[in-house]
Amino acid sequence: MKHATKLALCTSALAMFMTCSAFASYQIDVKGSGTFVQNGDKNEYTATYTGTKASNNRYLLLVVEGDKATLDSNKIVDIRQLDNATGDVKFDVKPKELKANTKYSVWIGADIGADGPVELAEFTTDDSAGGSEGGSVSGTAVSWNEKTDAVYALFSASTEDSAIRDGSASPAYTGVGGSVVAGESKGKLARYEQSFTFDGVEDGTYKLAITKPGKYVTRIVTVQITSGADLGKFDIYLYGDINNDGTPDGKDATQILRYGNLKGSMLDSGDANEQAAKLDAGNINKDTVKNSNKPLVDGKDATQILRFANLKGSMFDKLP
Ligand SMILES: [Ca+2]
Ligand SMILES: [Ca+2]
Repeated sequence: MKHATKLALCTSALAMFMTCSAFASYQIDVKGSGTFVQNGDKNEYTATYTGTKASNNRYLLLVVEGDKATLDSNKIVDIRQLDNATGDVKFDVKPKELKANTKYSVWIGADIGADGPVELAEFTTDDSAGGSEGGSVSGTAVSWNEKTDAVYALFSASTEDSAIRDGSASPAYTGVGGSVVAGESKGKLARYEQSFTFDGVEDGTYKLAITKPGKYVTRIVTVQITSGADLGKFDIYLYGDINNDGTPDGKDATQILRYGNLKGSMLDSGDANEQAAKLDAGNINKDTVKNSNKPLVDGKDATQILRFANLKGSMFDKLP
């Protein structure tokens, strides 16, 4: 059974995340041939399957976040294998910590006919799930104005950057911005720093997204979250401001043209996170390299920057 082979690899990793904390009980909609029952007020369940039998008596139970069983390991919250089943198939289910207000589906997999795997049940958690188990993390965003208008969010690590930018992805956690203080100035211009915190975050890998009005590029950084961690300082780039001096102008356009001509350019400097931020900053018209999601930064963007610097109408006018 192909699914079982792949999914079995996740079992040992998931076992480390098991928790035994108390949870409210949820309305469970049993859809398949069997029962799925929560054991008291706990994050423990018993699954019983009474449908078509597998010829080899081997079954796999899967509890996944969302509607459909997928092999995305980030969506699996419990996985169990049962060999040599006789009579009814019975699993003790203890998922890792469930997120609040989230739909989960329960699937039974086996060679049980053309339909398998079959959905056994679904349930949706309420406000009482998750939360108290996680810790707090903090960080600092650096920008060119002292407004407290930045929005901080953590997304699952598998979320596409494009889905974060266009608003179609839902964050796993939303952060809170603190007060803004004067930062280290750069050239003639002052910079400002705003601290931010996230509470109740389960340890793991996430994408941090910092969005700020005023023609700033959404900064997206992959971060490792452990309780109490300081994620560090993140420069929020203005659109067009490749050299991050606070002003999109001819110097930035020059860096784009050098990049396009494969000469040394600031777009190639810094670590991978900084390079990604600068590419996003340079891509004024938001197009992409053919057959990829990579931002296409070229002469068209340089032209827009020069028009903006010369107070002519440009694509900057449409940026938030
Ligand atoms: Ca600049
Ligand atoms: Ca472009």
